[in-house]
Amino acid sequence: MNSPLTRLARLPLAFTAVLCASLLASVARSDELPRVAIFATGGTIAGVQATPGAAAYKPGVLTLDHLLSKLPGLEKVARLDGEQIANIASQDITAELWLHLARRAAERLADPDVAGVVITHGTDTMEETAWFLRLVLRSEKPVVLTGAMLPATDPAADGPVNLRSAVATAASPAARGYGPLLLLNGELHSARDVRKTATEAIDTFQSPNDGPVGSATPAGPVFTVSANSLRPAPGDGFDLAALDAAKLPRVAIVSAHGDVDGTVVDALLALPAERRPAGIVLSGVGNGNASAPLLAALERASREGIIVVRSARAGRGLVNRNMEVDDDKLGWIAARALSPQKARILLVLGLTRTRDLAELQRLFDEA
Ligand code: DAS
Repeated sequence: MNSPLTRLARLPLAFTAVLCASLLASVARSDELPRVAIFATGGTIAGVQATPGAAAYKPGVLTLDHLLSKLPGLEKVARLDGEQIANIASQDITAELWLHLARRAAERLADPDVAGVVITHGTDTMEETAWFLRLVLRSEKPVVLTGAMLPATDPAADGPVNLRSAVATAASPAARGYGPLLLLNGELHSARDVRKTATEAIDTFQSPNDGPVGSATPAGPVFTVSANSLRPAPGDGFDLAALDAAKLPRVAIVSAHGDVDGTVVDALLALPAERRPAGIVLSGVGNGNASAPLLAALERASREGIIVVRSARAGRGLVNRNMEVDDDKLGWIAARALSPQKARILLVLGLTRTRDLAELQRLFDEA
């Protein structure tokens, strides 16, 4: 029986030359493809239902390898390096995981061979992770967070197209300079303004103040906003190497609502010193307001050294200083464009740098 090599040797020389040239060309082409690092953390994109289409599902089950195995042709878009950082529902995200993810992403972004990073993530806290990464990563390269509103086993699963589009965006030089981007439903959002606005709708992610910065499909991104028009990270960002999850200041969010009093704040003040927050973010009604009893409780917290930031539950618009609340008199900070959940993250990191009220307000003004 002739060996394959013997059979190859007998082919006409011209045919062999063409075969080798096309093999070399395909190897060269794959070497020319951009390299994209993908970090998987879990979420609905990796979720499974007991039966396809069932309402109930479990997020954070399937592995990144499994998700990628369902995306034939992706190897023609980029050379992929996958890493399973975690497999959780993102409501369980922690500061430890944020720092680990940020450090791994920073390492891969520093590799000249890496064009960009994709992070698959649950949608519940994706906006917070994007904002945290905005504050601690310094690369111009694309970092694209994506996920899904329907589990991988659902007949209408949106994860596959989101992941294809995220890889194409991370591989695209056009996506440089935007900071971390959040991609779902064909839209690209910058980290500062984007928020999950609906419990189950596919178009849940919106940027109520700024709007999306572009759109994305498996063919790549199209930007409608230039990267240099985006606000830089406040305070020029924070030094990732200096951050220790165990030493990050505690910051709580307290909600205002009708008939609210100061019970929650007073409960925080009654905690033993090591568990008391260093800061409290008010998720206020209107433009960052609260009832007189809650304001009085927050004033007690200030007098005990807790930094108070006023944000708002409204979801759109700014919280500016000295509107209905006299921030100057109370020594409080206005969150400006940041939602309560993002204001909390900025205050946590800001308190690793300063307790000066003017410096802290400047961070929120720059955000
Ligand atoms: N619980 C959600 C989460 O993991 C599921 C999802 O939408 O990704 O954030």
